[in-house]
Amino acid sequence: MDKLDLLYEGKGKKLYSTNDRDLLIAEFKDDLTAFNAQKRSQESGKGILNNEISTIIFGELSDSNITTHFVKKLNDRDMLVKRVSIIPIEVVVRNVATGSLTKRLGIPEGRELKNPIVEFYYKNDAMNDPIINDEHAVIMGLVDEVVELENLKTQARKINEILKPFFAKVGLRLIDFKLEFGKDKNENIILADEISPDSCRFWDSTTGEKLDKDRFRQDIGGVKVAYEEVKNRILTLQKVYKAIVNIYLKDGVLDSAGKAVNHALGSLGFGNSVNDVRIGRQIILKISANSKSDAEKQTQEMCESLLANTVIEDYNIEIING
Ligand code: AIR
Ligand code: ASP
Repeated sequence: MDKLDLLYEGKGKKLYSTNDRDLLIAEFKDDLTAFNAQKRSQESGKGILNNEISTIIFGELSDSNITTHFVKKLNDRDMLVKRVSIIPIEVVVRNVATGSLTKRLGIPEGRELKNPIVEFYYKNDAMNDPIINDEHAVIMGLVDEVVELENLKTQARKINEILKPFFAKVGLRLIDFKLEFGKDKNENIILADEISPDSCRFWDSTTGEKLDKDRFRQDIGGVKVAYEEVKNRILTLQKVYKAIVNIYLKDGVLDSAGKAVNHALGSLGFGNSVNDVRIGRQIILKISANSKSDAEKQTQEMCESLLANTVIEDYNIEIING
């Protein structure tokens, strides 16, 4: 997949076109910005960490049937994603009061919210991403129909219910986070952007230590160490999966072994019921991966590059918990 023209440069990523019209490459940058880019810095290697963390989270969400723009991680900094048109709404989910919620409404810092809250912000740096309600979103034409806002809220809540226990397993409290959605070529609303310590707040479950971009916003320091800590913790959730790969000759390619067996079965009197025989091979692999979908992607790449001769062979992959 070639990285062609730079289409868009955001605060954390650059987006490039590729030879496939429907796919883009997102390159994760080392830039750190806060307060809508009024505060800027760089943290060498941050982009690499966010690419890796986002890859793991998108895989986890995909296992739980959330459709995302993620296709695969290409290298340290680059992620292949589906082309979407971004809905200019930042969808924020909050489990614990902090940040702008505390500032705006005086809800005490660190108070666990009885129910998660979903908020919409208008994605517009020049206007400081103002908070908006459903009616504003409709009047401003940010969505085509009101039901789309319900769709955003439902998906955001579902993602929260998947990610909260996921991070809890590695001693991280998911305090709040920001999501962005886009419409794919079939007009489906799917999760886009990234999920990383740039877009989420994580507090250590026992010490309360902040392990996210607040370390930069509040000049606490140790930004990269904190992001690395998040990555290392979620990497411990890797599991072993069993990948069962079945490879067989494509329809229309002469399968002489299959033909011989078909013939032999015919002479044994099975000719009325057996119409065709194909003989393939099975390869069983054990793979360490962060999610079922990650294991499937890795196996697919192995098939494409080595295990199958895709000119004449088809294959299918089944992933089970190893
Ligand atoms: N967020 C909002 N705009 C950009 C980002 N990254 C995220 C913050 C935080 C949540 O949304 O990282 O996790 C709520 O932010 P705030 O500032 O509204 O409290
Ligand atoms: N409100 C966000 C922040 O404070 C916006 C940004 O990331 O620039 O970080």
